[in-house]
Amino acid sequence: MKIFACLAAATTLLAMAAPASAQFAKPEDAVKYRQSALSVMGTHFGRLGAMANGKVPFDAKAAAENAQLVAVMARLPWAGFGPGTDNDPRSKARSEIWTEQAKFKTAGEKLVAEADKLAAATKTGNLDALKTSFAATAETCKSCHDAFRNK
Ligand code: ASC
Repeated sequence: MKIFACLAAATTLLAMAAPASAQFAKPEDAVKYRQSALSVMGTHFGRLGAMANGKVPFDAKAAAENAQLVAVMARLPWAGFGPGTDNDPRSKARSEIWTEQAKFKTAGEKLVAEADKLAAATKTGNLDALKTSFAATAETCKSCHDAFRNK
């Protein structure tokens, strides 16, 4: 299956998969899920960063594949921040996630929007487009971490 068809199918499945809080047997499962999703996303985002920063040679096909994966993964973590998942000792999540839910939701949506732009940018095969969109996406990571993640 082509990666774009795969993304479309994944998006449809995600839209069907609600409500989030009913999806995990235990709070720790939700924590593990969101951390795993963020970790996989970080791995693929990091590969794009290496290209954007000139640490590895630009490979347009690899960039597009990594960006598609970032766009899919960006949609996943949020379901793992449901009620009762706010006091896991292994989590760096700040209580503001649950006390400022609208702000947190907006931050997640910003990431998804930028990740979609990043995926579109990499389709052009243009390194400058990757650099610009990578920076914009990284800024959404950073601002959300600054507001909602403990050091
Ligand atoms: C990454 C990664 C993050 C973000 C963040 C951007 O590659 O793993 O968490 O970028 O560092 O500021």
